[in-house]
Amino acid sequence: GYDYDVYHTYDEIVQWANDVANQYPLLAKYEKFGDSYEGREIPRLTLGTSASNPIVLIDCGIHAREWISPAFCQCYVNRMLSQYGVDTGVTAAMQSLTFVVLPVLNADGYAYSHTDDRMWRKTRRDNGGFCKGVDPNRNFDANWAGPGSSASPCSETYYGPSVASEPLTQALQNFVLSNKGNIKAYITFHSYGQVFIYPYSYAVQDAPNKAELDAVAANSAAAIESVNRKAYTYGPGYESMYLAAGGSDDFSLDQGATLSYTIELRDTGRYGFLLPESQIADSCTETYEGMDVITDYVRNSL
Ligand code: 0X9
Ligand code: ZN
Repeated sequence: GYDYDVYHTYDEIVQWANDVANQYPLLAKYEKFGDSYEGREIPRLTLGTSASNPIVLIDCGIHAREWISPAFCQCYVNRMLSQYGVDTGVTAAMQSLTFVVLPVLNADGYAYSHTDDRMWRKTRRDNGGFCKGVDPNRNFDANWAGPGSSASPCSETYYGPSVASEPLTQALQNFVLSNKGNIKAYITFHSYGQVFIYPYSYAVQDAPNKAELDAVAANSAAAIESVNRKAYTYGPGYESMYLAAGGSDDFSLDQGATLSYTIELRDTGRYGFLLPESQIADSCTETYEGMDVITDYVRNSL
């Protein structure tokens, strides 16, 4: 079978996504989410027993070099499909929620990080000069071009030539807008740092439901820590991380996603973006527990 304990290429992930949808036709559907700047298909998997259930939106790989993120999306999908009818919690979640999973959102950047530059972060847009790429997590319509983002195409945090200039940004924004009111949680996986970040990052400003965001993050972080004693911190972005406008988490919250989190996965800096493959399995197992806290909370609030 598929090896979930190694880092896969973009092509392998697309093949895998098609394969799991074919293997579990009653529980999973494969669709193209959009096309990347360089013309790659951005894959999307929709999991659950009824497409009309409320949505938990999960994306991975918005930043190219954060390889543990797409690896997590893959093991999580496998877990939700293979444990359906086996694990009572997974079964109940799959019967009451729709999981929309974008396993490798920044397709071009991810491919480039395999072929040319392991430390690539951005998209691959041609900015007209020597420096390519836009930081997709500075490109969203959330105080776009605000603090913590750069006007320079050579910067790792370049916000882009216009708001939502990147096809992946447009695709995600359109999905969020067209499912307004139905997205109960948005979770975007990054690395590294072991941090739960919730809005806002675009200003020193608190979310209307800060208490709820903080409580669910605290419980989720505690659940993760209980598995392998990996400590996760949590807090509003402006405090737990840094001011950084134009992010997908702030956009999704402002467009009505009740819960919105950026989860920075392992580690805290020893290996950083180069997290060894030997840590994928444990990272997945512990993060399942954190996800279950979030999805249980969503189900209990329906
Ligand atoms: O800077 C980022 O985009 C994220 N950290 S990373 O090291 N993975 O690049 C944090 C994003 C937090 N949310 C927002 N800034 N909106
Ligand atoms: Zn990131």
